[in-house]
Amino acid sequence: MEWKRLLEILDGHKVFIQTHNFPDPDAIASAFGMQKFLKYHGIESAICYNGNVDKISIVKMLDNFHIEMHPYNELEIKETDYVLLVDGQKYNANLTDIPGDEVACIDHHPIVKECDYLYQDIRMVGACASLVAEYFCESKTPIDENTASALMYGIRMDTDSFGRGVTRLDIQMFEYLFSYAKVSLVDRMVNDNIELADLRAYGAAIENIQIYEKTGIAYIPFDCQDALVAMISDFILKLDAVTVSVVYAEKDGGLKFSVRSEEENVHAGNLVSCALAGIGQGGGHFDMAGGFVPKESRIKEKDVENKVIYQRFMGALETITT
Ligand SMILES: [Mn+2]
Repeated sequence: MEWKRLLEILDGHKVFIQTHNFPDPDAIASAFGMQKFLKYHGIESAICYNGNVDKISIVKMLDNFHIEMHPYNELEIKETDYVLLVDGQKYNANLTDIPGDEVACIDHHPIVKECDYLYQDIRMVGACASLVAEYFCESKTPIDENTASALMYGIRMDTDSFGRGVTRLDIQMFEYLFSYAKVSLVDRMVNDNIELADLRAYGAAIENIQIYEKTGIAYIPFDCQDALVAMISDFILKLDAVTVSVVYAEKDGGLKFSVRSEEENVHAGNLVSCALAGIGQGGGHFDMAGGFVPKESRIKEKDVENKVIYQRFMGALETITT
């Protein structure tokens, strides 16, 4: 990480910080942290995204930490403006190509396609917020309570409170943030993560879960936000009989997938990418991944489609583990 070089690159430009679409707490915390970091060093920026942020936990996060972010199409972004990507990468399916030049990227996802950013800091850690916290820590930039709390919340959410994908840096940055954050508020936010309306989706997943050996597959037959599908996939993985979970739901006429793995020889990103090859796309980390099948590739009959999805994942499991 070369924080001075990042500042040199962005200095004198109009800067937009972009998160992946339908940003989650880690993406928002990372964007907010970088905005505060840049501001302290004299660089103004605006945070932008695509997709909605209407989940109550996200609304509360923006409210509690006084975070301002905008749908990208409500901002005036010129082709020559600079874009700093956080918690996502150029050419990812879940990151819209907005006007502006993607000159920098800070992320913790595997690289799917190499890009010629002027600055890139892509490291495999539990949360992107840990990388961002390190910018403050390393440069001795003062951090305020809201920023520290937001980053701590991002780390806890993306690591499922230190139960998933944790690295030493996540722990070190949690320790660093501990002195500055409002820990009790973060605790409360983490524990209040499920909304009453979410229960309908949990119910649907519980009702139609199929378990084959140690893989649990569940379909939610109505539109669900990405974040909720991910939460339900985490939930299914908590079953003792399940070490790989695949949850998929309707989304804009297509199907949205969330995959989790705690199986040593099953890479969740490879699994979803292999299972959806030819009908959609997917990818991600070893332990968590996502995917999408567009409307055009769908099969009309629900029963047949569910069977096909099931078979594709079973086939993919065999392919990637042998
Ligand atoms: Mn993340």
